[in-house]
Amino acid sequence: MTQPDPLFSSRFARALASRVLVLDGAMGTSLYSRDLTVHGDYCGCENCTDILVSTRPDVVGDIHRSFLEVGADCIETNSFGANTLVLGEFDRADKAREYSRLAAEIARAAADAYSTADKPRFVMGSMGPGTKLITLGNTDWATMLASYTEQALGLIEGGADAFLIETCQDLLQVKCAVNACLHALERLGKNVAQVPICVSVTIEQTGTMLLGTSIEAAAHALRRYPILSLGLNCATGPTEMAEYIHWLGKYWDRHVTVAPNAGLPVLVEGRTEYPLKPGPFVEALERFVSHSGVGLVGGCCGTTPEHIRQLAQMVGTRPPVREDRAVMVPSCTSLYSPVEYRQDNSFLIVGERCNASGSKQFKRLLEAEDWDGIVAMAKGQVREGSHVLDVNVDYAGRDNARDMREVVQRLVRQVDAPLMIDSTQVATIEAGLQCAGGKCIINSANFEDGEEKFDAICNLARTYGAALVIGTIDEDPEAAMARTADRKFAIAKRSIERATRVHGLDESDIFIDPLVLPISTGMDDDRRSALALIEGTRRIAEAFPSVQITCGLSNVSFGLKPAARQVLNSVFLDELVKAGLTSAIVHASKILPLAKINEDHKRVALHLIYDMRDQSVGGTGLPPADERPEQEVALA
Ligand code: THG
Repeated sequence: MTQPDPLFSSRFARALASRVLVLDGAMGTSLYSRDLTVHGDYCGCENCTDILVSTRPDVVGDIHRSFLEVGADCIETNSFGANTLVLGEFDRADKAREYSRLAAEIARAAADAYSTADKPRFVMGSMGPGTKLITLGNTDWATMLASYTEQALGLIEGGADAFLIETCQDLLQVKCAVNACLHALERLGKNVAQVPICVSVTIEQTGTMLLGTSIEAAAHALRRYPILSLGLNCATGPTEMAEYIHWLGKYWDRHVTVAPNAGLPVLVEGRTEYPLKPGPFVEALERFVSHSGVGLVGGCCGTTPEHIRQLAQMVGTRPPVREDRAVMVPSCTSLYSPVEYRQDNSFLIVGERCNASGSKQFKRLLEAEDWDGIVAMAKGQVREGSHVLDVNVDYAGRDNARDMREVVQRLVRQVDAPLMIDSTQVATIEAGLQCAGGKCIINSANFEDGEEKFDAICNLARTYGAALVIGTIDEDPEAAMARTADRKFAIAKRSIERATRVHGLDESDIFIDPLVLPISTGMDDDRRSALALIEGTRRIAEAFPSVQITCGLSNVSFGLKPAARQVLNSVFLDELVKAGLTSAIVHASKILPLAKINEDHKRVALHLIYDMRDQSVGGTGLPPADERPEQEVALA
């Protein structure tokens, strides 16, 4: 017996599991068609429809009833902009919670009046995107979190059955709103099992969300959140949504929502009109329900009670049907697109150069605050073949969290590569995550400072939906960094168990870093560390096949001359990949294909890696004298 997932246990979730539920149609365009006065009804706040729950609850209730009357199972509260950010533009920031509560109460009363044992009606608390987006720098995470939390508190207090975070434009906005719902639930002693969260993003006519995010990237970035249903609403009619709905139906492992506009808007005598008639609107949606598994279906701008009447007739009491099913391959994402963690016949290449202690050039650019120069460096790494970019701004004497924000904010929009947010400080990591809409990889957690800090970083992974690198270091001050395969394995096991069982992270989102130490120091103790790493990697890969394994490869050859480093790094990487390494932090253009490495150089590198000091390397086994590192000469 599998445990019932609490996500699917509410009355609303159980109804959704048994049959397709019909959502209502347009609230906004319905309100605009009523005769409402700017000075009276809108209190002078033109277009602030959220005020109407206070001034004209009768009108709002009427619109709800017009959709319930024709068979809608769910109605959306009139609270699209009832958050402090939007209401703040009308000097009413302090009304967010009250308006949201009133909106939910009005919808609750209407829904309850129409509910029967056979056909319960549900209230979905509408949470729109607002007018300020974090990714565009219009606001920040903390402000938006507070704004949505007020709204979510009011919606719960007013009796909403579920949240509908809708018309989403920006992944950071979605992540922030989901967290706000979770905070509000916690503050009121409830959880997502009681009031589930549904998310609906807007795919523009361009085929992406407003900021360029593909539906695949959105699904991967949101995958780890307790979202009951993911779908699309607004911007286009149903036909234009078909490709994306089909993709969600195939890959998204929970419910799928759709609420299109009544076609693409047209301007008629200076007014926006939505031309798609109920017949063709419902015909298009029928395919989504009976082929693409859509379980929650309704209308957005321009859809009338007649659209919803015909929709409810078509849906009847049928269950959703999915024709194609496939699993999402574990991936991280940029703001724009996903990148799979596992690369065929290769490894996930994480560019190492945006690192204040790993690149003199980067350090100089950071000191000069030459942000454009940093973006150019990042782009260069992508051109050279990096799949992901490591970003590390740790630097004594500077405000690291601020630097992280400055850098990440720009990279996110200008570079199409997922980011690995690298810092030893929790606050610096969090500053980066608050600017990156895509699914990032946190670098890194470990047990060096005990479980408390490890837990804090796991919490960041949960809050921001990120993957996590975990280094095999523990509290033992004698041997903090695991130098033997046994200790690397033991710490990896302990950390995987804690991250998955205590924090609910998915095994596939964990990148174990068994830690590369330089073997080029000339110190006896260091020589066997490469071997320990290969053996440790092999054992971790065997025991945890769905975990990712990564390392900071260039560490192995610190101090050697550049030409020797390229050879040693490349040969070592090949051995590690054969042992099960799936990813590495590298300077992509400095990794040589094995076929391009001179056999003798390869032999020398292998001697060093496998610590075969007793065996002769042979007279011609070394790189040309001018590139020959001292340590290597000493060894030979
Ligand atoms: N594990 C994890 N993360 C890491 C590391 C790791 N992050 C940082 C580091 N180690 C990996 N990144 C680098 C980056 C650069 C170099 C080494 C590791 C490097 N740089 C040249 C040098 O110092 O000689 C400088 C090059 C230049 O100035 O251009 O070698 O182990 N999880």
